[in-house]
This record gives sequence, structure tokens and C-alpha cells, in this order.
Amino acid sequence: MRFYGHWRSLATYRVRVAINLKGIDVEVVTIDLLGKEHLGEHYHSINPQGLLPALDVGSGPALFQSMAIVEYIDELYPNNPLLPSDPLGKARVRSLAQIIAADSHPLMVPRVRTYLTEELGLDAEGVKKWIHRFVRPALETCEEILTANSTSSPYCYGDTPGMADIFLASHVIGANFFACDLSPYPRVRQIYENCSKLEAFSKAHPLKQPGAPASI
Ligand SMILES: N[C@@H](CCC(=O)N[C@@H](CS)C(=O)NCC(=O)O)C(=O)O
Repeated sequence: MRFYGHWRSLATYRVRVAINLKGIDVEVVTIDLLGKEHLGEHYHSINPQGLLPALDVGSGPALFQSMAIVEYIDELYPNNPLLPSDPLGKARVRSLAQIIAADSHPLMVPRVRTYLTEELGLDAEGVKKWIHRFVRPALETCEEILTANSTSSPYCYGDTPGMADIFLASHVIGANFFACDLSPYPRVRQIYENCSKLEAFSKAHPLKQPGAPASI
């Protein structure tokens, strides 16, 4: 399988963690997000949406959308399951992941930030304010849900890391990139710290990828 991504992409990070948790080998291809390579003709032929990541599975069109890719990998490689086996557990994990993937992350992606600065004239402080405005509600909701679920489990659901943890971790990393104060979210921070102790998560961190700066 050929995996298209970029160090700066949080959605790429999610799939990278899933690949690491499953212990599978993929060919990694970097698409230069900062140089706008994802908007070029070559990448359009791989993912017509022009977004990272994408996974070429060797037959038919590549897969895109991190959640679909993570679930595909999970079904293909049943070791270290990323979703619970029961329908209710699955729905709970997907709900939490969607809070991040569908309702918060899309408001902080490069195309939105570019529009805010280039079309609406916001400066860096204005963009940061915007991002905090939309990152925080997801953190607040996750904190509330995860505290109500259980505070004894090391991860979002149960005793092993799964898809909810992957998406939550991507959001914490994004919040850190934009200097969002995480102190009001102790349960979220605790789960993120637990995940970060695992090599699958730590070695997938955006700032540990080739081409990434030491800090942002
Ligand atoms: N919902 C998509 C999000 C994909 C997405 O927005 N990716 C970002 C990087 S994290 C991207 O390619 N952005 C390009 C842009 O905004 O121009 C997923 O989960 O895969």
C-alpha cells in the first residue's frame, strides 16, 4: 500500500498511528502541504478532493478521509482492534472521533486559514482567535463525555488504545500547535499522555516526521 501524507497534517497523523498500531509496512509518499502540492494535478489524480491523507490500496481509486482509512486498515488487520466489537461501543467510538473529524478539525485546516488571511484579511492573532473558538468546544465535549464514561481507564474506551484515542490525540496536537490552553481538560490530557507513552503514537507525532521543524 502507498500512503500519501505530510508531517503537518493531523489527518495524516491519525492514519500513521493506526498503521503503527497494526505494525504494517506501507510505502510513504510525502505531498508537500506547505508548498501546496496537494492542489496540483498529480495529487488530484490520486485524491480528487485534494486533501491529505490518501491510501493507494493497489486496486481501484485510492482511499481518502482518515476515518474511512483507519477503519479499512482495522478491518484488514484484525490484530490490536481499533474499534470495540459491539455495535454500541462502535457507535460511541465513532461519535467521539466525529466530534473532532467532522465538527472541529475542518475549521482549522490550511484552506480555512488561507481564506481567513488572504480573503478576509485576518492577521495571525485573528486566526488564532478563530481556531481557539472552534477547537475548544470539541475539547470541552470530549472532556465531559470521557469523564462521564470512566476515569479509571487509561484510554477513551477500555484498556487498549483505539480509534477514539487516535482522533483525540490528533486534536490535542492541533490544539498545541495553536497554543490552546489544555489545562481545563485534565481527562483529555491524561489520555493523551497515556497514548504518548506508546511508540505507535509517539513516533507518529507530526514533529518527528521527515522535514518537520523541531517545534512550531
Ligand atoms: N476530513 C478529512 C480532512 C482532510 C484534510 O482537511 N486534510 C488537511 C490536512 S490535515 C488538508 O489536506 N488540507 C489541505 C487544505 O486545507 O488546503 C480527513 O479526516 O481525512
